[in-house]
Amino acid sequence: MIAEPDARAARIAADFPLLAQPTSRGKRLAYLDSAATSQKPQAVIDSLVHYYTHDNANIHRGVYELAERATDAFEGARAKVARFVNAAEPAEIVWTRNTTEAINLVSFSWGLANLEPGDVILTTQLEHHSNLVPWQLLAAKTGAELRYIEVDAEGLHVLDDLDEKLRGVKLVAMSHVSNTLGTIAPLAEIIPRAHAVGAVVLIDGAQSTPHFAVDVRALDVDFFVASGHKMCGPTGIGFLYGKRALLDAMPPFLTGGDMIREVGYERTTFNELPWKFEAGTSNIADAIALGAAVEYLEHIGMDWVAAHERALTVYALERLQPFVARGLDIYGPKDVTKRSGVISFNFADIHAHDLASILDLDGVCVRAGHHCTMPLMDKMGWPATARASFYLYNTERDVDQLIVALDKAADVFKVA
Ligand code: 7TS
Repeated sequence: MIAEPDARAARIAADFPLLAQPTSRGKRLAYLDSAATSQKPQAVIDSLVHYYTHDNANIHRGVYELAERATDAFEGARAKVARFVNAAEPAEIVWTRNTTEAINLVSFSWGLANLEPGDVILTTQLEHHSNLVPWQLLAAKTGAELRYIEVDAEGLHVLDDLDEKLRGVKLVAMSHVSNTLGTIAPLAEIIPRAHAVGAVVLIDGAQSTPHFAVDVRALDVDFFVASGHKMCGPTGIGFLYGKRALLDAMPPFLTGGDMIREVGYERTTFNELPWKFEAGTSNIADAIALGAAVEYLEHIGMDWVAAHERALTVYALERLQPFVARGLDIYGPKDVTKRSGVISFNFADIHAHDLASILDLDGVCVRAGHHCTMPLMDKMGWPATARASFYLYNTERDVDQLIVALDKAADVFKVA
């Protein structure tokens, strides 16, 4: 008999129709790439179909019943996301396409208005390109300096020299959880110290929000960003949380319809929060479906999701252990309390892409490559890694399937 909590995960998997679909080779699917994007529960798929079947109209302008219904559902979804991350009010949630766009919004709007030559942006060596390239460009435009919190060989943040690193810092922009190594950042230590030097803090929550309870007020972050598609929601929708005082003071990013109050031929005044940052017709259906996704996650319980992923990670690390003698390198923090459900690895001298292709023959989906963290790969001296990542619907059976497929890969590539 399967032990709890695995049995619950197996029941949860039944909510995700795609997971029941065998591969073209007739293999059971073991989807271990949720760090790239999650699968969608039926409730989210139903939300999209329901919206287009019953409620579709443009928002914030119609006076007829249908348009009011669309507007209510859209703004209702914003309130659900605000509740999910414990924002003080829905107006502090701005819809974006994804994490990347939310970071660019802050970079262009807050960054260009607030940074001067000599100011410092502090980030880390773990960042996804989305939380790196915008700051490189902002630094080049403003004359600010980009500085890095270093990580050690396990991918843990080195904080010994944090006071020195924080000197002159106006913005700290860092990920909550690393998408490549799973490292959970010690934010409770970093954020108060960043605030003590007067810095604003942006946290990239793309890999945390889907996996454990996030409380933006308890963290005391200034900006927090995430993507809907990694948290059971659709692609094309994400959000920026910002403290009201900061968002209020920021100039608009994109301009045009819906974000204005009064437009004349000579001058324009802007709408209130959050609409000041939502130019043009919004991604209405996907925002509403993201609302359905967070309701689904709340119903399951984020503490359960976190505990399940931790248990599965421990199980996977145990099952992988015998391969270490055969040349398997497992990366990331050794202390499982400091890592999420992401396991990056390389096996003997098999290239990660070849390994991923062989695993795919057995229905096992893992990502291979640099995971959009090229500077980190360079620093660690890895050309690429294979990465298995877990979510609420994964079970020990998925891990077992990975183990069997790895064994086969060892045969194919004649690993001792
Ligand atoms: N930040 C982190 C920490 C991420 O993991 C990702 C996507 C992003 C930002 C960008 O998110 P987007 O929705 O704007 O694209 N990470 C991954 C990944 O690990 N594999 O595919 C996408």
